[in-house]
Amino acid sequence: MLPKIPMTLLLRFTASAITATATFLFIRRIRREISLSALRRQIREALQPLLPRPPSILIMGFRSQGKSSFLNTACRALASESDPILLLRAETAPPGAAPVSQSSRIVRAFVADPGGAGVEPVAVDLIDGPPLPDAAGMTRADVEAAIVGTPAPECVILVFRCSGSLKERAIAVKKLTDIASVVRERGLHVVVVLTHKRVLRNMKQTEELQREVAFRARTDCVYFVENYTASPNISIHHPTTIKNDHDTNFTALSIIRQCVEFTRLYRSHTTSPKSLFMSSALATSAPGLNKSMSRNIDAFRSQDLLK
Ligand SMILES: Nc1nc2c(ncn2[C@@H]2O[C@H](COP(=O)(O)OP(=O)(O)OP(=O)(O)O)[C@@H](O)[C@H]2O)c(=O)[nH]1
Ligand SMILES: [Mg+2]
Repeated sequence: MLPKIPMTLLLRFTASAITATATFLFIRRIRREISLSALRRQIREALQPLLPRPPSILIMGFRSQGKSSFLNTACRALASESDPILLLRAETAPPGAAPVSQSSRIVRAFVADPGGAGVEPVAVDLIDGPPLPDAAGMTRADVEAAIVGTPAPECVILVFRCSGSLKERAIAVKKLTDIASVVRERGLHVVVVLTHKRVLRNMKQTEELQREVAFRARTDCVYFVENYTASPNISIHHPTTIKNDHDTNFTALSIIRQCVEFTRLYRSHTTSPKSLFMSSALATSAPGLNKSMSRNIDAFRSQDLLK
């Protein structure tokens, strides 16, 4: 027979268990906030040498992959927004619906700062690119057009959905090589973002997809993210209640930090006199080869960045 436990002892035990759990959750929340603040600080520091012009980051990809949603996620993470009301910077369309827009849209995303006198606000420009044509019929010229049709980007985020039919995904994954090589020919770096992360059921599936995408796009910068889910009735006039988790915010900030680093690299290459000389020499000797690079330099010149 079990000994009889006094009621007071039982109550004390329950109270201590609740206190321990609450303390653990509180410490975890603080640690998570500290890690996000640290990432934002690193982004602010990385942006300082790029002032006064924010990096232009193009978000590109096929239709309905989560481009606009990722833009909203990134803005939210950068601005440290935790309100349940979602501020939509870019409108999203439910899967299967017509795209919201066929033209690109630039959104300036400010990085939250701890405040204090003399702290200059810093930002990144996120370009929500129009969707690429269907993967099966897409050509390199389509990718060129998608890049040229936007303000000169300095880094490219390629958004790709984990969900959807396996056949469509296989065709799209094969096209990553073409997309990434066109982007690189312009001297730009590419970061791949795989949305709808929750559809992947286990670690093995995740690793296999990551390996294949990294191989096809020839980059190690492959991130998985779960953006918010919009209901089919989402409207910019009636914001939805939403809550991004810590992982989503952390991944979004890590991606932006990576893009800022790539922009620094890009600017240091495109603005150094030696690289300018080399690229103009290349453009003269092999115009087809380096046409895109010289177009980027022209874009910089027109913005008075090359003195
Ligand atoms: N579950 C889930 N849904 C997502 C995610 N990202 C986007 N969505 C949903 O997928 C749909 C399409 O997302 P969009 O952000 O509009 O995709 P897009 O690539 O901008 O689409 P187009 O501009 O039309 O090419 C919307 O209903 C989003 O709510 C994600 O990571 N997880
Ligand atoms: Mg969109």
